[in-house]
Amino acid sequence: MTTRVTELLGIEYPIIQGGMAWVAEHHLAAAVSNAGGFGLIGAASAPAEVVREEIRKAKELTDKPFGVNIMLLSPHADEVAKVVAEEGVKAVTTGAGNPEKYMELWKAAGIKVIPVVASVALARRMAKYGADAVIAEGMESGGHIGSQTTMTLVPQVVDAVDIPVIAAGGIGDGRGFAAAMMLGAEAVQIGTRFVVAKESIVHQNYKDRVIKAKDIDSEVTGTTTGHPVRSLRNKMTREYVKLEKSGASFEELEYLTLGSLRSAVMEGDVITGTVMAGQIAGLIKKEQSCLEMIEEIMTEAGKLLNTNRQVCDIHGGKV
Ligand code: FMN
Repeated sequence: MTTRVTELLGIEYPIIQGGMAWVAEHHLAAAVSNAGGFGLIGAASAPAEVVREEIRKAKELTDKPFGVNIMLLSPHADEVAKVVAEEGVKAVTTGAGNPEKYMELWKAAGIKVIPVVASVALARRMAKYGADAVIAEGMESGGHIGSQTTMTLVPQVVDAVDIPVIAAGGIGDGRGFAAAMMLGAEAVQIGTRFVVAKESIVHQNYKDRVIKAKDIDSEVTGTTTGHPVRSLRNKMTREYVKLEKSGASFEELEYLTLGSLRSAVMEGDVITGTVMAGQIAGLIKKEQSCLEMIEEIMTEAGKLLNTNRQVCDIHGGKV
């Protein structure tokens, strides 16, 4: 399938794997890129040299294009921005801020810049500053979220900017992919489903929790601090919400989640750790390779989009 995003990134399928903190390391990113999608290394708060090492390891596993997700609030953001330019990845996706100050550096290095946005206003601003595309991420997503749903945000962003829009949040299969295309997106970004990929280094307890999750199993913490995060309900989220209701300070709340994503991902602590995952977790039933996931999504979406075209033809383009 060809869209402006497949052309921009030099990939076969318009499927991007979200740059997930702790989860999206070189094995996962390379596996997604080898399967024809676009893999991302999640730099999160990692020091620049760790990110450099991750990029080099991914290059050993794939000769296909891949990128890095940079959390702009990271204390290492400036150095990481330089490292990606030096190592020369295909694209950078950015979250938690405005990447404007790095644009010149990245553009000079031939790197495509794709910010994650949760509003039309931010999408417009990013387009004005020279972004090559934007990822419109709805609040169904796992991890840090905005307040708009994917269904409402994507078409409004599509209408507001001329650059390609990538839909993220709540997409887990070919139906979600096809729906995103109908909303005007030219690619999708998937996080939660790739957490359970065979190539994902995430602890088995975490994968099992995602696979067993029901539709209503995710919870949003941090609404009172202005940094809402979606993860699967457990002892930690229950305590967090209780503390928020009692008016606890930002510091108290921070203390509860310090290192908690790392302990869930690396040590399998799914009780007091943060099991970040989106509302689509209820749809995810098994571990598969990245290739199996991408082929399944594309085959299902292909049939749906083709049927839609046939229906359109029957009705002379008027459905
Ligand atoms: N997005 C970022 O931009 N930076 C991150 O560090 C980040 N960490 C995440 C960690 C986890 C475990 C998950 C599930 C998501 C994370 N995200 C992050 C969001 C994903 O990149 C992606 O946009 C999102 O998962 C898409 O929605 P979905 O979970 O419904 O597929």
